[in-house]
Amino acid sequence: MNVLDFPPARQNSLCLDDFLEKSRTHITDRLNTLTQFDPLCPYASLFEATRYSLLSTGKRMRPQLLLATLHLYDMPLEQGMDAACAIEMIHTYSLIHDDLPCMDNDDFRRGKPTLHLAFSESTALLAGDFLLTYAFEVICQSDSLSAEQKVALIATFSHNAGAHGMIGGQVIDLASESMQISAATLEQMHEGKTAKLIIAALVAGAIIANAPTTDRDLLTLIGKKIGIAFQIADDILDVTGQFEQMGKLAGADAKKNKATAVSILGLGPSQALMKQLHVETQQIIQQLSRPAPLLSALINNLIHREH
Ligand code: GRG
Repeated sequence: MNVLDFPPARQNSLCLDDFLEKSRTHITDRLNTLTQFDPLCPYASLFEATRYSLLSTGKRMRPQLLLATLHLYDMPLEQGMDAACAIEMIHTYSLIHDDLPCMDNDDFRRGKPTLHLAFSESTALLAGDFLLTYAFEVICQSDSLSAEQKVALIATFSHNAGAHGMIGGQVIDLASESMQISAATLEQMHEGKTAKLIIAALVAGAIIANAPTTDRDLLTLIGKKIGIAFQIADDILDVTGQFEQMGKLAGADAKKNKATAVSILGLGPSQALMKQLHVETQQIIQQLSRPAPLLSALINNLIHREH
């Protein structure tokens, strides 16, 4: 049995832990294969640096959301593996660049020193550049996607990672340090820097499964709500979490006077908003054209995370 074979969505006998473990292993194995290199090549250090970040202990949440969306439509999960790896590459690039001294200047990520500390600032910049461009190359070279699907995936990923998505959100984030921003600006920042890539993962699954347009729209809404809830959970963990769980130092946001859900709304209201977004998400999931037990369980797990 293929490691990615799971019971079809209409059978309710799936096990979330099984999916999380098998898919994480399978995604990391594929990322490993996709970044194999010749140690004698003059730019071998680029691959070493890239693999230091990419093959470390990420949760692989965005690829898992893509695969869980395919599962909803009874699609072979293997068909989405290249797109799943591509979105993890885009995510990892954003983490590497976000940690740089000119951005958040963080020392730890995924339980290890950040890439610019372990290698060098210029190498970290180039590793991020490589991951972003290589993500699109991986989609273009995929054997499991049609030409139309490749174009749609490239359009979705580039738009959601771009100025009206993740990069725009990051600009608001940097501009909001030490500022008292409104709840509306906070939401716009969370939607851009976190939710847009989560939306891209769900919509990518819908593209590969040729899902109905109504489902694509619902998945976009689900992505927005869980993305914002996920970021609020991240902001809360920065106050309440531990290094051992998170793989990065707690208290970093407050130290940098970051505008976060906790600093703008307060801890209690942030927790209440997260719960409300979770309930709304579960209601929208019920409106999809098919039962979505795996996606639903995965989302519950993400929102109630400890790291
Ligand atoms: C384009 C430079 C540039 C930055 C993009 C948002 C962002 C902007 C960079 C990443 C930093 C950050 C705090 C993102 C918010 C989303 C978030 C909580 C990321 C962490 O994602 P996880 O928890 O991480 O999925 P792992 O390590 O498990 O993959």
